[in-house]
Amino acid sequence: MSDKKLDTPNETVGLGRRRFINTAALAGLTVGVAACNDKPAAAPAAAPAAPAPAPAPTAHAGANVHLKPGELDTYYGLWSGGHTGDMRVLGLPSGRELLRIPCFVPDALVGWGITNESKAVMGTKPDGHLRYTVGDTHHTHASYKDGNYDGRYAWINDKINSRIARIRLDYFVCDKITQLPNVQGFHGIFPDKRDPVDQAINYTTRVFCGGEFSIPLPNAGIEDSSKYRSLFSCVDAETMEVRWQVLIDGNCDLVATSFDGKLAATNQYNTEMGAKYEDMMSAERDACLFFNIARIEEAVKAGKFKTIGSSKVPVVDGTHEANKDPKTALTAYVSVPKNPHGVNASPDQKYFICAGKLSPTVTVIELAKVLDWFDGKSEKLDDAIVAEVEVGLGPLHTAFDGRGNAFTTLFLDSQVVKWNIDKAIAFHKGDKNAKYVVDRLDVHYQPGHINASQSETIAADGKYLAVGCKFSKDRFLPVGPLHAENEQLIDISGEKMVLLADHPVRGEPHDFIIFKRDLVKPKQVYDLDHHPLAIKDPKESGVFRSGKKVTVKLTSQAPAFSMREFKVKKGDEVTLILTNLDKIEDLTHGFAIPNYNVNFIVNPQETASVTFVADQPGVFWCYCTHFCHALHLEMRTRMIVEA
Ligand code: CUK
Ligand code: CUA
Ligand code: CA
Repeated sequence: MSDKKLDTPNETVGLGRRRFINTAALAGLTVGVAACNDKPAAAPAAAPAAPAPAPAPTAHAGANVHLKPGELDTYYGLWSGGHTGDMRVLGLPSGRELLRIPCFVPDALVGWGITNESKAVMGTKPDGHLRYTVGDTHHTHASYKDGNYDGRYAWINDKINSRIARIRLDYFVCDKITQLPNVQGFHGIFPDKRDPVDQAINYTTRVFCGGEFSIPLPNAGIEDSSKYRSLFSCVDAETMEVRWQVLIDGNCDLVATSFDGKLAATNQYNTEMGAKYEDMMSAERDACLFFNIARIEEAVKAGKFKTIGSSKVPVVDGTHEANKDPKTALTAYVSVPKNPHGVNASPDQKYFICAGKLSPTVTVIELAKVLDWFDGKSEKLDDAIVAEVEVGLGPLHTAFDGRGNAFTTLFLDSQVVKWNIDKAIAFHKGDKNAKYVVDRLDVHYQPGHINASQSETIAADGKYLAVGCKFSKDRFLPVGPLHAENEQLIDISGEKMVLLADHPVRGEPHDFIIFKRDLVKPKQVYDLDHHPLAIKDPKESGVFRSGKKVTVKLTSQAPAFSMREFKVKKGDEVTLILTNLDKIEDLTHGFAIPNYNVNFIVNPQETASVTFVADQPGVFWCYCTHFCHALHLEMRTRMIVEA
């Protein structure tokens, strides 16, 4: 294959028993996707070995997704919102959407990007306007304790502006956003699965972040793309500060962490460091890049780092050149086939699975053997690869049932393949009778992310599997050129996968996690003490002037605001503080000011504030935007702006 031009023949290129996908085959995929119901054109050329299964039955006695009215779901799902820049919260198995948590993008319900509190989290320019109003969330993961979710936090990435947001799971709100320095295309994200083993290093949970696009470091407009590099970043879960970064060769994509806190890894599809896709897919193999976390932290402690540009974050050297000696290496580049996508940790804590994407294979990497290499106990890093087996075309992401089986999405085949990890290892070792493919299920269509209930935890329970299908084609009523994506729910409690439900969803969610409902204990009411400006008594209400700066203090209690009117002067800089003194859960009030671009809510016992210049004289009926009471429409106050 090495001497074969990738963009010439309209065929997949054979290499031993493996078949890789070339540029022309990818072009064929586009045709396949466009034609309703067609299988991708690339599929017949390199059909997977296992036979197609009988069509799955549509109903299953064991799992009913249609909950009766009033019945509660048994699982939470945290879904990336995609282009809407927020996090979605679902109940499962019903698939009902319960909440959208705004983080990267303004939201007119909550007043996200409008209140001073949310603007402080989002970040503003010196003129007080938001620095960013677009986002692109892909990956969401929650905090762990001892290998299972602990209900403290979730994190989500913004690929566009390389931001990581933290969600507090006690209130289901975003409370911090950090922008990674010198990173473009921040993609994969994964936290520690338990607090670090090395107690000498006083870290709490860390969140690891993969930088996908290589750029000049520092970014000073260099055209020669061979000089661009990517960084792998570590963020402290508590302070949300970037603790350190690793300079690498190639790029980062998805991220996985081991259950013992010793290793993190990212799959690399651009080890070629190409600037064009033809270059990015020119090599037969790329890598799954491992990070020796303890050594990196020792190097940082020992001062063996540099900084880049104006950033103060320590950057250690993880490039090939600097890491040839395993005994001191910070990184290890494990060779995996062509443009891999997705790296996932098996719940038995032993393996990382790297999916092939342009290779029809999955690679199983044994973590103990990677550690052996770092410890000098194993000479060949390749020995850590304990299986590299064919599963079908376009493998992207993998989930687990906790019973030794893995479920991998096959983007090109529009299937989920269930395969057994031990049998795949046996097959790789030479037992050609080991039937590692257990089942295949058609999904609709072109699946990307996949996740099972509790999948990447020690409590993987093998009940539900959700699949994010990138194309819905004919599954829903047509609504113009943009089709909903199709999130499908699958019962994986039996040997065979059973398709349970289709859910249309606005593009493009990418990743998600599913966990048992009793792992989080959300609070129902805020605490007045959470906000230093809380107005605890309606008698504290009023208009307080200091020159041109005016503070308006207001409380809400259904069906009235504490002041029925208030006066300011044209040109005043007004800060309005509103505390909701209602104490009952769900008794939320809204506050909108016509013509002033103000709309936000205050939940029970919550305080929020807005600042604006009263530049238009007149009468403005500030009204409650959240239905709270029979007199909700009457719940108003007058802002009088005197000329
Ligand atoms: S990437 Cu979207 S399907 Cu951003 Cu996780 Cu693989
Ligand atoms: Cu208060 Cu509606
Ligand atoms: Ca490549």
